[in-house]
Parts: sequence; structure tokens; C-alpha cells
Amino acid sequence: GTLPTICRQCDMRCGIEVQIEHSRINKVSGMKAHPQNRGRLCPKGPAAIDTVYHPERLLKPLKKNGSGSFREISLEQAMAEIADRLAAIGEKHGRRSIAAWHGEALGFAQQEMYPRRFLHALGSPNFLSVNSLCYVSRYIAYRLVQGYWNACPDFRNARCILLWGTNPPVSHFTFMHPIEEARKRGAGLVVIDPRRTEIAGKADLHLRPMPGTDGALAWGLMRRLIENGHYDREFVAGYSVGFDEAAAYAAEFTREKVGRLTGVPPEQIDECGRLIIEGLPRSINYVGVSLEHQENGVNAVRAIACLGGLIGSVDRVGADPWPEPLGERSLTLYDELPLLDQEPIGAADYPVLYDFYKECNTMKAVEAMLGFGPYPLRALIVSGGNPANTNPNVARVAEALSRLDLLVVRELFLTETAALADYVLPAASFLERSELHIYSHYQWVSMSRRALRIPGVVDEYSFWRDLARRLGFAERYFPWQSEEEVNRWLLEPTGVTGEQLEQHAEGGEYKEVHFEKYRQQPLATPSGKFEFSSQYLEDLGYPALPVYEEPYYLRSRPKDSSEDRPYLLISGARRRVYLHSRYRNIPRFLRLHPRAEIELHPQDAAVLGAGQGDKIRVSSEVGSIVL
Ligand SMILES: Nc1nc2c(c(=O)[nH]1)N[C@H]1C(S)=C(S)[C@@H](COP(=O)(O)OP(=O)(O)OC[C@H]3O[C@@H](n4cnc5c(=O)[nH]c(N)nc54)[C@H](O)[C@@H]3O)O[C@H]1N2
Ligand SMILES: Nc1nc2c(c(=O)[nH]1)N[C@H]1C(S)=C(S)[C@@H](COP(=O)(O)OP(=O)(O)OC[C@H]3O[C@@H](n4cnc5c(=O)[nH]c(N)nc54)[C@H](O)[C@@H]3O)O[C@H]1N2
Ligand code: SF4
Ligand SMILES: [Mo]
Repeated sequence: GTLPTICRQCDMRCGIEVQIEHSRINKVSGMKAHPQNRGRLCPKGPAAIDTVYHPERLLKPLKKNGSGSFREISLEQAMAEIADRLAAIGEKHGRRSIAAWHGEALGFAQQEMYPRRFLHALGSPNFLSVNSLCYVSRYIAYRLVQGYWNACPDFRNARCILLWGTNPPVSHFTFMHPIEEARKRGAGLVVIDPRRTEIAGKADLHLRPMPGTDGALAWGLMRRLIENGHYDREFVAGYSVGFDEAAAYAAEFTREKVGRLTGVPPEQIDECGRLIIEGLPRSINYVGVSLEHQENGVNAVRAIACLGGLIGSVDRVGADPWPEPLGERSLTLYDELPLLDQEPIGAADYPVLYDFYKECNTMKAVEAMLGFGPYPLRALIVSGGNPANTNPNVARVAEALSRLDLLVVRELFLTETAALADYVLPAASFLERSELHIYSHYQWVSMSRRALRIPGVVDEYSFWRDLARRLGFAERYFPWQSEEEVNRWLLEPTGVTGEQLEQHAEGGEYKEVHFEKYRQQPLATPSGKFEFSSQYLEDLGYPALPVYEEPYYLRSRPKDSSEDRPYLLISGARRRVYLHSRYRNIPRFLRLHPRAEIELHPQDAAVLGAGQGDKIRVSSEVGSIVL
């Protein structure tokens, strides 16, 4: 038979149909009725089959011997030993010495809530996740300025689209259909990326700023709009604070100065301004993750959000709608057990991250594992992530993980991170669980369904509940027998039922989309207004305006030309067939990209005498790699 469900191999969460014969999945195809993808899939969609039935998939718990090799043990033994060791570590070092790390593979919603809930019930505030590297800086920046972040603006109805540091044909293919529709109706497209990407090749204008200088460009564009009076005066006058300070600061960013700071020729800045003005009031910004990976990323994104306010994108059609929530229950225990007296790791250094997101910074956590924190972190449970491969300075991360008293990793494969663990537990894939998927940008909800059960492999909810039971707090905090029961409880106040979502696998709109709600209700910022400048940040000792700071590599550049590291590397450009460290064990994908690759500017390549396919050693302050 065919089971309609949701692909959660990445955060696009496309609708899929899974064909099952003799309890084996033999085909994954796109669900036509799902508005997210309308039947289309990326190459990783069907690769779910290669993953779940991969010959190297872990199906039994592994325990590391004194000699460092693994042997298989039963799940009962593994769980009993892990619970005992956690209890002992909590006893000896305090419960806050126990942490959990949640990776990208599990998403940013329901699955993330289980370890958060578990830790707070246990008495540790130390929830860590991939959020330190992904999307939360954008979320915080936009929340600070306008009170919400929309992960996907209304491309379809836009008249000018600015893409900052993002390459949707590869990373977010579901954005491409609405972008192409807008283009057919004449919308302008500006791509801002130091690299000539696939989408840059399709744009009206490709701006190539030096990495980490986008903030200066955003200020330069603001200057131009303010000087020529091309901004939304009604919105600025009625619904914003700090405009005068912002305008005074913007005045410093002349086209010549922005040209010097960013490397973008002033004529191109003018041209970009012209395209934005032509598109008003339906010009929009979309910011990719890369800006978060640069220094002062939050302020670069805040500056871009401020530009959005000037061009009137806030909660408008063809711009940046303000999503309304479904109103489902929340699994967080933060309100009940905030544990602030337990000094969450990194909360003092990154107070805004903790305040907005109630989680610790992973770089600080790595330091704490190495003994440089305010107190030691001694035990860690990782699920859905591979930090020894994906976090900055992997050698240091691996060193930190191997110093722990207890490392437990829930995985499908024996990854770089799992190899360091004391216990590796086989994890359920997305096809082996059932969860809610909220697409807040069009106020839509779907529920995925369990398509597969593998003996001995448990889902995330069952794992955390079992551990809570062994540590004595399941009855109070994990009372639901199964994830299906959790789903029902979450949905109860919403008027949407699990039965409805099961009958209509594509899901449905939970609320009609309305625009310009800020006219009736305050924006969700401290002042209730759009904040060009932030009193909240100023009170914490940060600049109130999203000021531009030159990145370190430019500030510290030697004055003479005898640099021993003359090149600049940006890393992490996506490949269609890979997702971070995933899918690199699938032969048909490996044939496309057998090893890690580097792209060089043709002029740099010519100087080096390097050609297509050559091996190149790249060295930096932290390490060296052959690509
Ligand atoms: N196939 C595939 N799809 C994915 C993923 C994957 O691994 N593979 N990962 C998923 C995840 S978790 C995420 S977060 C998203 C990320 O997706 P996006 O947010 O769209 O980011 P990228 O596609 O990585 O594109 C980032 C671009 O920014 C450029 N860039 C780097 N530094 C700067 C800078 O300082 N300024 C500017 N303006 N540009 C810069 C890079 O050259 C690159 O082209 O993709 C998701 N989709
Ligand atoms: N240099 C550089 N580094 C980067 C980035 C960059 O642009 N440049 N991008 C960053 C970004 S945006 C992100 S999101 C991170 C991602 O970094 P991570 O969160 O580490 O994500 P992955 O590398 O995809 O690792 C996911 C792991 O989860 C496992 N897995 C898959 N499905 C499941 C499941 O259902 N359950 C469980 N328990 N496990 C599962 C997979 O086998 C895989 O090993 O990387 C970041 N690192
Ligand atoms: S983009 Fe690909 S991997 Fe992501 S949800 Fe859609 S089909 Fe799955
Ligand atoms: Mo990400």
C-alpha cells in the first residue's frame, strides 16, 4: 500500500508518498497535494530508502570496551547502565554537569523539546544544539527588530527579491517555484554572495561583497532610500522607534565608503537601490545562514531587517508576513523549572541567546568539557547531530567529547561523533516516528506518520521517556505512553485533531493569513514597535543600533603584501545530494562528489597553477586539509 507522510530529512518538510510492500519501503515519491513541494522532491527524498536499509545502519546498541573497541549489548543493558552512570555523575558533580546536544537531523520543533524537557526535569539547564550554528541568529535578529522571523517570505507575490548569502536551488529547492513565478511576472532579483552561485547566474544583479561585510551594504542601501525619500513614511512614523538615530548613522555610509568596506562597486549599489525602489512596496529580503557564520552576524541581519522596515515589508503581501501560531501546547518546562540559578553554560557570555532561546552556546560548552568553563560538563547525550564533523575546529570538539565521563550517541551510523561514544544507541529515522509539522509562513499544519518499525530501534520520545522512568521522573514529566499520545496532547487546545491530520495527510491551513496586523496589535518587541534601535540591547551593554563592525580578518590584515595566508576561505557551501555530514555513504551520490571539494576563483587557480580535479592542501590557523 501507499502511506502519505512528511519527509523530515531537512527542514523543508516536503509531503511524500511511501510505497510499502511486504513491510518494506520500495519507493518514495512526492505528494502532489502538499503545498510545500507539490509533488516535487530533491535527490535526498528518495534516498531515505538507501538510508533506512543501508547495510551499515546501526541496529544494536554498542558499548565501548576498555580497549576502545565496541561490542553489541542489549537495549535493556545499555539503558540500565546509562541511567546508573548518569545518576552517579549527577551525584558527584551535580546534575548540571549533564548535558544533551540536539542535531539538525531531528528538526527544530517537537523532537527538540524532548531533551529540553528531560534536562529541566532532571535539574540541568544545559541544553545544547545545532541552533548555535543555524538559524537562531537570524531568528533573534528579526525578533529584536520586528518581533518575528518568517523562515520563508512571500516570494510568489514579490516585485523585487534580495537574496543575502543563500543559494536556494541547492539548499531550499521549494523556494524556487515561487521565485520563478515572481520572475515570470517581472520581479527583480538581486543575489548578494561573494561566490558565483547557481542562483547568482539567474539574477538581474549579482553583488559580491567581501564575506562578513553585508552589514555595511545594508546600511548603504538604507542611506540611499532615506536620502531619496523612498521609504515607507507612514510605517516609520506610526510604528517604529529609533528611526532618527538610524538615519543619522546611515548617513555615514556613502556609496564610496560602502564600496571600500565591501568591495562592491558603487554603481552596483546604486543599481541595487534602483531595483528595490522599482519593486516597492513589494521588495523583500531573504537572509541565508551564511551571515550567521560571520562575525557580528546578528547585527548584519538586524541591519537587513531594518532595511525591510524602510521598504515596508513588515506583514505585507509580497513581502515578509507575520505568521500567526497554531496555538498548540508546549513541552518546555522552562516556565516551571527555569534553573537560572544553575548557571546555564554560556548564558553569561551570550545572554541574548539564552534569553530568547533558552539554550547554551555550543562553543562555550566545548570549553566547559575541556575544563575551561565555570564548572565541568561531564556527561553528554547527542542525538541527530555529528558535532565532531560539523562544528568549528573539529579536532578540538573531538578532544572535548573524548574527555567526558560519559558520552551517549543516538545514531543511524557509526559517525565521527559516535566513534567517540561510550554507548551508541540505534536511532529511529524520521520514517519511524510521528510528529507535527507546522509551516508557519502559510499557517499550515501536517502530521507525519510512522511508516516503518524496526525491532530494537526506538524513537526519540520513547528513549527520553525510558531514561526518565529509570531516573524516577517519567510519571510526572513523561506521562504519555507514546509519541502518538504526545501529539494528541499537543493538539488539544487547537481545534485541529490528530484524526483530521491522519485523514488528510497533506494537512490543512489552521488560520487564514491576514496582513498588516501591526495596525491592530503591537509587534512582539519590547516597545511593541519596529525597533531600529534596541533599548533591550543597550541595557545589556551592546550598541543599540545594529552597527557595522569590520570582520577580524579585515581588521587584522597586515599592511604589507607579504601575507603567508593570502587566501580567504568560506566553508559550508551545500551540495544538492549531501546534507552536512549525511548521505556520504550512498554510492550513487559518492560518484557525483567522491571527496571534499574546494572552489577557487579562476585567477587564484591560475596563479597557483591549479586545475580542475587537482588536490590542494588548505591550511589555516586551526588545521589543514587536502581537498
Ligand atoms: N542540499 C542541501 N540542502 C540544504 C542543506 C545541505 O546541507 N544540503 N543544509 C540545510 C541547512 S541546515 C541550512 S542552514 C540551509 C542553508 O541554506 P542557505 O541559508 O541558503 O545557505 P547556503 O545554501 O549554504 O548558501 C550560503 C551562501 O552564502 C555565501 N556566503 C558565505 N559567506 C557570506 C557572506 O558573508 N555574505 C554573503 N552575502 N554571502 C556569503 C556562500 O558563498 C553561499 O553561496 O540549507 C539547508 N538545505
Ligand atoms: N564549516 C561549516 N560548518 C557548518 C556549516 C557551514 O555552513 N560551514 N553549517 C552548519 C549548519 S547550518 C548546520 S544545520 C550544522 C549541521 O550539523 P549537525 O547537526 O551535526 O548535522 P549532520 O551533519 O547532518 O548530522 C546529523 C546526524 O544525525 C543522524 N541522523 C539522521 N537521521 C536521524 C534521526 O532520525 N535520528 C537521529 N537520532 N539521528 C539521525 C545522521 O546519521 C547524522 O550523523 O552544520 C553546521 N556546520
Ligand atoms: S528538500 Fe529533499 S530532503 Fe528536504 S524535505 Fe524535501 S525531499 Fe526531503
Ligand atoms: Mo543549518
